[in-house]
Amino acid sequence: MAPPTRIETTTSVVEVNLAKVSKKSIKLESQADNAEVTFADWENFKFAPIRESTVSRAMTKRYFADLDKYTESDVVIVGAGSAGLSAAYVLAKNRPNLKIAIIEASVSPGGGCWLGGQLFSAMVLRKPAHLFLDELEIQYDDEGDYVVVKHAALFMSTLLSKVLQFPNVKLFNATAVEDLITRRDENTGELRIAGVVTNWTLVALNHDTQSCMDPNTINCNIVLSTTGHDGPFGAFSAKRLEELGKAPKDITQGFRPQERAQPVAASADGFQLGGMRGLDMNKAEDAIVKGTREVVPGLVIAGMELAEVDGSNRMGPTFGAMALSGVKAAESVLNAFDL
Ligand code: 48N
Repeated sequence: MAPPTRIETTTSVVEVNLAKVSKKSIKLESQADNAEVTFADWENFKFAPIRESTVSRAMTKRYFADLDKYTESDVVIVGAGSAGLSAAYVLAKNRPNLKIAIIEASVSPGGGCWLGGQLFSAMVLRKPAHLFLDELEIQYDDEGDYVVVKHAALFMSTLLSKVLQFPNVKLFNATAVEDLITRRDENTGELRIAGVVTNWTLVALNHDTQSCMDPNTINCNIVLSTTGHDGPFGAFSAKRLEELGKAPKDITQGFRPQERAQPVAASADGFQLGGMRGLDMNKAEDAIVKGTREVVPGLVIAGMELAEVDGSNRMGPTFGAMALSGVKAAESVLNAFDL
């Protein structure tokens, strides 16, 4: 008879006696030694013991160590939707030395990319965005000029899992960016973005119900804002720039020559949102990818938030521009860093 499988924890040893295995028992691959683990004896099953405070310490120790580490980040990405996470993937993979903090207001990251459109599952990406799927090793149906991923959640969960595995990335979800840290260059008067102001999202949603609940801050060299089109939280940085009214009168000021903006309506006293226009897939996707850029020094805007800045069309239920806007945003971040 095969000897029992031993599962050793710090405080106990669980012996699984294969002899008692019922024919329906599920075999799990054990990473440790490629043995098969079968929980044969559910009657006597027992977890290793733990004290509740140990769980609390395991969580809080790590969270606050991360908060300490990322309070000075190289890059802050606001919004963990398809554009933000695509940029995070490209940046983290190409610059393992960069500290990248992703701030996501929702408890569940992923933005609008869990379904293809009108609650349908399948997700369309127009070529050449399929090259990004190849990079992520995501299966798709090739339909000629476009490809179809069988479920948008397959794309988003794969992208999310790969981003979260990078050692130089930290996702702070359920955390909202409430403001931008700004610096005015004494000589040029140029506005520079130098970080973000954050708060727990549930706090950000309840400022009117309590006395002052001040925020936290993260300093960084560059902010990439991908907060989606206008909505309760959307287009955050674009709207903040407009409220600041302090963005360069000509939005093209402060651009690096290679990243001159498209003409944007700049009101007499500063920056004016372009406002997203009607749906036109062909115009929208090219404009979003080509327009992804450093909008003001220290702030790159990508994804659907950019449609609010430039007044470009929306594209509806196709996601190639989100992925490749993220890829281009990563390049814009590296250009801004001169890295
Ligand atoms: O998915 P979204 O909304 O944004 P994108 O630009 O990554 O992708 C947009 C895409 O899903 C579409 O809208 C498609 C292509 N449809 C187009 C069309 O024509 O309708 O992700 C933005 C993320 C969300 O998860 C928000 O919760 C988050 O940003 N967010 C914030 N996180 C932190 N602080 C904030 N202030 C904030 N605002 C939004």
